[in-house]
Amino acid sequence: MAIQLTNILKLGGSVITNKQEHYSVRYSDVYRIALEISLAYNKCSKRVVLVHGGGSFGHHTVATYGDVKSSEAVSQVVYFMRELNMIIVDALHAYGVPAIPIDTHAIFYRTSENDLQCFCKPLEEAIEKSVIPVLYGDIIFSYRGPEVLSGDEIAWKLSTLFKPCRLLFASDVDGVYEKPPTEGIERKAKPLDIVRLSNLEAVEFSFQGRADVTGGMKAKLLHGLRYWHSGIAEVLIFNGLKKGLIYKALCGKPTPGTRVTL
Ligand code: IP8
Repeated sequence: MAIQLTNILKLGGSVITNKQEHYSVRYSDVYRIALEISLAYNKCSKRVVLVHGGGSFGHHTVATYGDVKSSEAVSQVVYFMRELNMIIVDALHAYGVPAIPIDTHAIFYRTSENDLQCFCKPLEEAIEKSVIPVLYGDIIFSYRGPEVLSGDEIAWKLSTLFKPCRLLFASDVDGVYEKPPTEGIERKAKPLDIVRLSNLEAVEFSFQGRADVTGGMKAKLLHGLRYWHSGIAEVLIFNGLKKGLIYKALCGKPTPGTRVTL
């Protein structure tokens, strides 16, 4: 039997939460997205892994403590991220999607700068059974103590395990821009069709949204350089706030956004 394509969809924190307001969920977007995932699940894609970002749950809590070295910071960040995770899983259940929460801190451990370990066998089994695991950016333990692991790095890391795969980053912008999208005559600036990881110097990152504790758009692409492999079928950064695009991306239909290549 041919190996089936797995979709790894990262929902950016600013797509599911209001970043400016602490612990504030964008409920109507969360439920619209859950519906789109449900439609895609039923029509074209049963092999899906979801990962979501921290938004105003994770990043705000980390900012409150300044770092995540203390036991209190660790427990609070994990607490709020699990709460957000359950909101996402509940929305998926409301549309009949067989989603299960997976605690990132329980299956990942970083043994050195370049070695992020994952006990991912349960994920493989879940995907084989058409169950959708839902992971999240979180605190993990590492050789240098507790640290934040971004949903972006989780998505790239998982791509090395589930091959072939399509990596979909649903963001709150249309893609990666060469010029600022909202200033003066550049108002009409369009996102790049393609961004090459081998030529990231060509991209000006200072205006690509606010970088948060996990580094924003630049970090997203730099992880790609580290984790790139031949089993990647497609990498797309697109706007998850625009109705219908998550469904289209999951079903492999033409979706506006920036494609990432080596
Ligand atoms: O929003 C960060 O995940 P990201 C998660 O995907 C925390 O970068 C805990 C801040």
